[in-house]
Amino acid sequence: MMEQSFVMMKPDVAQRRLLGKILTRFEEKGLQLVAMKLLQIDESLAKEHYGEHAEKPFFNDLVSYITSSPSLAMVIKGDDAISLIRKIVGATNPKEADLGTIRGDFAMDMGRNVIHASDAPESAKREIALFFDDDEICDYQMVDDSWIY
Ligand code: RTP
Ligand code: MG
Repeated sequence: MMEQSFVMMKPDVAQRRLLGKILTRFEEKGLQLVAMKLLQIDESLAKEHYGEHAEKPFFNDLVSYITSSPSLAMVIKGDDAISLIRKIVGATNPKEADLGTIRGDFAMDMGRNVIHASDAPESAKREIALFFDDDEICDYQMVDDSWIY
């Protein structure tokens, strides 16, 4: 099923100049970028985005990390994109993430795990609406996807 997922490169990625390299992984797989925005996330947006973790002991550190420097917010589209992107991203703890995944290859620490991706269709819908207006999403057709699908 065609899906859109919300994906966000966290502040360490721009700081390490890895934005292009990580974006390439999604494009090479056959996924399609339909929206993108580099933004400095403020405290209220960070708290809303990660609201499900408000009671967790790591919440304050997570909000500080996400607001520490600009992040790259994206909407990425493709067949079964939500679960597929979670697979490409890898486990939350980069030390446990398989090599070949983004976190497995580019991160060492849970608190600097480089990327966020929606974990279910409901969270994708909520997160896309939190970061993008409808008219900022370019839901264009690829000229020819027959070699991918
Ligand atoms: P994300 O939401 O960022 O894509 O990460 P995720 O689904 O893989 O993991 P989640 O459970 O949603 O946690 C959100 C972020 O909180 C930090 N975290 N720290 N025990 C800890 O210290 C801990 N657990 C989670 C991570 O930065 C994680 O990405
Ligand atoms: Mg999560």
